[in-house]
Amino acid sequence: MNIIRSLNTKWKLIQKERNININVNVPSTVFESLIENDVIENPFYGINEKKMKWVYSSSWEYRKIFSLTAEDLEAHELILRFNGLDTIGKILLNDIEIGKVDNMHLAWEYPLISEFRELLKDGENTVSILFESPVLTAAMLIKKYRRNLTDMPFFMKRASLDGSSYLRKALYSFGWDWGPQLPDTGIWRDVELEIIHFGKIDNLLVSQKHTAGQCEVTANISMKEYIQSDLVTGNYSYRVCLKGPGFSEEKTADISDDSISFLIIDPHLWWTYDLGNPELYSLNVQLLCNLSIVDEKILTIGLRDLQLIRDRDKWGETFYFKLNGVPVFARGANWIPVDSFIARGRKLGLYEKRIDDVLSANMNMIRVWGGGIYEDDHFYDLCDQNGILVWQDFMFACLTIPRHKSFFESVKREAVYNLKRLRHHASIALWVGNNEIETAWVNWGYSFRFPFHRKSYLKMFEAVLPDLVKKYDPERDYRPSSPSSTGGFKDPESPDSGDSHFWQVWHGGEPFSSFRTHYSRFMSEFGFESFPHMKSIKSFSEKDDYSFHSKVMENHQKNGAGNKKILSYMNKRFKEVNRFEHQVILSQLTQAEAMEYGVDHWRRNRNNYRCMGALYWQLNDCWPVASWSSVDYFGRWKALHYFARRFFSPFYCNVAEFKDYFEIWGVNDLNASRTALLKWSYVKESGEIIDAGELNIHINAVSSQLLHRKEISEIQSLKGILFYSFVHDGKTTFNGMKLLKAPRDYQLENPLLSVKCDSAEGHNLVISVLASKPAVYIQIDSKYDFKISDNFFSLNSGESRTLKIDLTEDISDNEFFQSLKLFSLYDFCC
Ligand code: BMA
Repeated sequence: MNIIRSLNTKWKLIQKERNININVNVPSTVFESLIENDVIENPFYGINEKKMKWVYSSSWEYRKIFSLTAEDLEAHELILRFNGLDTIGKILLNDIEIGKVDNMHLAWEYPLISEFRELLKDGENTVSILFESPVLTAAMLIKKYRRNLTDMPFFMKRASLDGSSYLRKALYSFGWDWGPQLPDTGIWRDVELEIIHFGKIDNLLVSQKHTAGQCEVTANISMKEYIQSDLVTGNYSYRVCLKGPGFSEEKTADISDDSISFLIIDPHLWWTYDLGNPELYSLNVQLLCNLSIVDEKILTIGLRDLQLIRDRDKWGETFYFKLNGVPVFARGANWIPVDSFIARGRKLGLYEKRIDDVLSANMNMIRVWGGGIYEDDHFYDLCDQNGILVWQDFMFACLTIPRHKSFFESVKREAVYNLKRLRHHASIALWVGNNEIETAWVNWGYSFRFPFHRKSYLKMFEAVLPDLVKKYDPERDYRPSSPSSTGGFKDPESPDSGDSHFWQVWHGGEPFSSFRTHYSRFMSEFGFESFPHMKSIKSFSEKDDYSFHSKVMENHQKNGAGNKKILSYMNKRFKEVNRFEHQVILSQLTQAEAMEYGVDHWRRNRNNYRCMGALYWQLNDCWPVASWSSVDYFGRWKALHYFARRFFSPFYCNVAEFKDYFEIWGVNDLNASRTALLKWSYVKESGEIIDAGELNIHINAVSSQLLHRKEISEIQSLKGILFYSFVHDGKTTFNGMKLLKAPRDYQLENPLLSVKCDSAEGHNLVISVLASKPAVYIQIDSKYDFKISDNFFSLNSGESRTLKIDLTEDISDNEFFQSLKLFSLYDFCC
């Protein structure tokens, strides 16, 4: 049987001129190892980022000794495989060059027996990688092709190092409008040696055909034989087994039968977690030679019929995903790499943590944005297991791409590699060519700046990539760009067809109300910035830096004039405050209100598929920074993430205010109709009731509905606080609050908040918070880190809320309870 031997341990990381020689295990990268070995200070601290130029301007060597036995050398093939090298370098075997690498987005393989047998030794062998500086390589390529393709767009001008577009390396690492300029180098995924006897399963494509109550699963298999032609060819066959809930079947076939099918009656389908269970099946394919197993591949698959529906309608063309016949409103956010140093992030468990955050916020889709990486297998496994859909960009964002042939060839190899690696994942919904390059041609002046690159754009995104998707992942849809309407540079920002990015709020400086003027078929980006949690700010700054415009705070803000913008929006919504700590919280509340305003509007408009998705920019951060994220680099939730948990509830209630009236809406994203008792209470700051009511409501499956409308003339005041809830079987299933005016217009009274501990067990606490007067945006905080079931919520007079807390630090319940601090808007702004 073929064996895979890990070559991950006992490497040396060497930089001769600086006398650096460190023992490392891989996957790891230069920055990670230099930090760990105290060669450099933490690049995330203060303005240390600016001192790191030498690291990414240097060459680095990774070197390892590995042993081969006489028996290994008799194998039919030995494949040396690097699953991820970042990025430009040479591979040496026993100090002789065996290849060059220049693309971090694919695996590099070297067949040692057939191509480099004379270099191999019985006993110790050395493998080394000589990495070149990514920025010096980029500079060289700018010179060679006489064009700096990074000289746009406007919001990236200050953020990104030059020339990144020439390299197949994660673009964000050169700096982005939320990311530091820390282009890393290293062995960022596993290294292995595959020892092959006879043959290997070369290609495995699984297809599914769904008809009423059944699913036909077909495994299309091909093998590669490694025996030299003068030897006797083996007698090969396949054994394929499909197992899943209530199903297990094994089939054998001759290798001439390259497709093997299974018919599953009443299959257990894969659903997003909100619509059902994400059921999974396991497909095990064995290659047998003379009846013994020589190779095996196991894929975890989900049986689901998932389509992107683009039907003509009265507005233009729909854009939504239909999962097993159910139209899905996509609720979610955009995903960026989990760390500036990806291998480190993986070890810190950031994939599990961020996916947990996605689930906790009731999201059912995440978009893997094109300026990062094709994520780890583990990421897609987690999405498969947890029933989360993935919108997958190819790795291109904002920048014009080069035209030369070798670039195109490299991208083709990268695309084929990733399509084959990822296509079996149930979670992947769509492939998209790039982020915002089509719109850059139409709206950012690229047509004038890069007239000679227009054709190559069309070739890459409207010919090469869709053809490869058709060939290697034929059941999945492809769109050329995000946003895009019909492609071909035709109105990429159209609100009537395709997906849209809406940036008039934030980049355009328009008020939140602009969200309501924009109807989109699928809103794949819109966002608003805020500061991270104060504890996260403390990780990179000192007291003296605590001001929006200090050197350090400005370095931890990569969007030109971003901090000024936060302040200006914030001061329009909230009364001005002077304490930096309070400003940080208000920045988060401004962001949360902004995103809620947009999401509520698009969710209300889901009927007739008018709008079928709201993915805000952005879920996470790769370092501690003021950005559009809802979860900061250390995993601390901003106010937005708690708001998102509410505004992405599948069965949801929200309020729209107008000049003369307000409306209460219900949204039901679930596949069955729902009933509830809607209760509302419209009160003054003192708690005095202006209006209140109850209504039995029924909302059809997958729809939104106007539940109640109140004319202001009937209630005299638009300056009230509206509390509303859904109650089902005596239990409150949803709670919401809406200020019909900007918070700064209110004279809130002291809500006299109190808290008590209901129970404490191990690291879990249950507490209740009680308000005597209306309490707006209650924040529960502590000097310790913790997880809490809700935060930044509001309470009506005399109302209490029970909350569950998980302690994430090792302290006693009592100590934690004593450390709790409660604030509400009254404490900052009144
Ligand atoms: C979008 C994204 C990113 C960017 C963000 C904020 O357009 O695609 O490129 O970081 O806006 O400006």
